[in-house]
Amino acid sequence: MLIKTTSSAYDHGVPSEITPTEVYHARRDLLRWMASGAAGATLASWGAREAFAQSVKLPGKNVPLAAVKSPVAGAMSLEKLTDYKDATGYNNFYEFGTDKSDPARNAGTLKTSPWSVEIEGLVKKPGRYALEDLLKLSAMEERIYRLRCVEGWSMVIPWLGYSLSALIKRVEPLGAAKYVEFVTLADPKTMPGVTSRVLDWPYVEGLRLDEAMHPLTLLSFGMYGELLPKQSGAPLRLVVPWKYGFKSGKSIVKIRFTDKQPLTAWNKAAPREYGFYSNVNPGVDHPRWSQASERRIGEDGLFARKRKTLLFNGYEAQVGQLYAGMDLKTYF
Ligand SMILES: Nc1nc2c(c(=O)[nH]1)N[C@H]1C(S)=C(S)[C@@H](COP(=O)(O)O)O[C@H]1N2
Ligand SMILES: [Mo]
Repeated sequence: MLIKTTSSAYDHGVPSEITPTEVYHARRDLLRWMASGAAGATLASWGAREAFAQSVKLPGKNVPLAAVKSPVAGAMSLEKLTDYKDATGYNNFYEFGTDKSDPARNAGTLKTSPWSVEIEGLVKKPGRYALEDLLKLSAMEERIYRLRCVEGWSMVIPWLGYSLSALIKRVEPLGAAKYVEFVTLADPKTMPGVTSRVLDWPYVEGLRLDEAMHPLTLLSFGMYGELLPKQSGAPLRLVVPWKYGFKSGKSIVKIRFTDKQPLTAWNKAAPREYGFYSNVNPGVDHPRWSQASERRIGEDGLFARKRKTLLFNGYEAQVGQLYAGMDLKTYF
């Protein structure tokens, strides 16, 4: 079964009264119908895989991706989606500049093909994995996740990808592996920001192995039905929805399995401000500001109210157990 999408529906540049969110909702209805249709979820999943394999062409401009509605997406799907133009025009991607508008303006130089990810360290199957193979490693799912930045803003985005655990299982970590390190691209020729000293490049992030294996941890290749735009971390990034945004590394080139807690970019830059865990927690303030509330991007009009920030960004039921018995003020 193939999903037909008209490319115009995803042409964000079209002057039209239809907003990307509305277009997106129409498509989501299609996905819902597909997942619950006569063919059943299994067939739908296979259909999506097939359609996906046929629709992806690299390099080139974004093409519609097919996906099935994720069984682990959760209740976030009831929240209003952030408009595409906000989600792709207000970004943190310091390799392209520190201003929120810099990535959209500068990331055009990023070369996303060919692309591969080096898997190394404590695994049975290390090696270089081509993007094309990673795209097909597991069925693509659509997950609506809220992402909250440590700076105090949040967005709700329909991501496309699959659980990172699918890749981890494939490369078979050794018993000694306790952490996973994510190294992202640092290419001074295409990334103007890496000549500045704001961070120690490359941008590195890390998770405990059980966090990385959690089904909510998404290896993402797309959003809003398309391949990731460059400013959003093309061609692949992590989305860890219960942690502050900076834990979700963009444009990953290396995944290393280790027995030691990785030194991460923001932790190195300001260890008292950015801990290794960085779980969203309204009860643990950043030393220079409160984390109790947040501003939803797109709701910043005159009468917009701040939203209360939720423990683990609202995913406590799913991930709380990972931190049982830990003092979250010590392990911030
Ligand atoms: N390589 C890389 N990844 C990165 C960053 C970065 O500067 N470089 N910024 C992080 C931060 S602080 C946030 S909040 C999210 C922002 O993701 P978005 O622009 O898709 O909303 O990306 C994270 N991943
Ligand atoms: Mo952030």
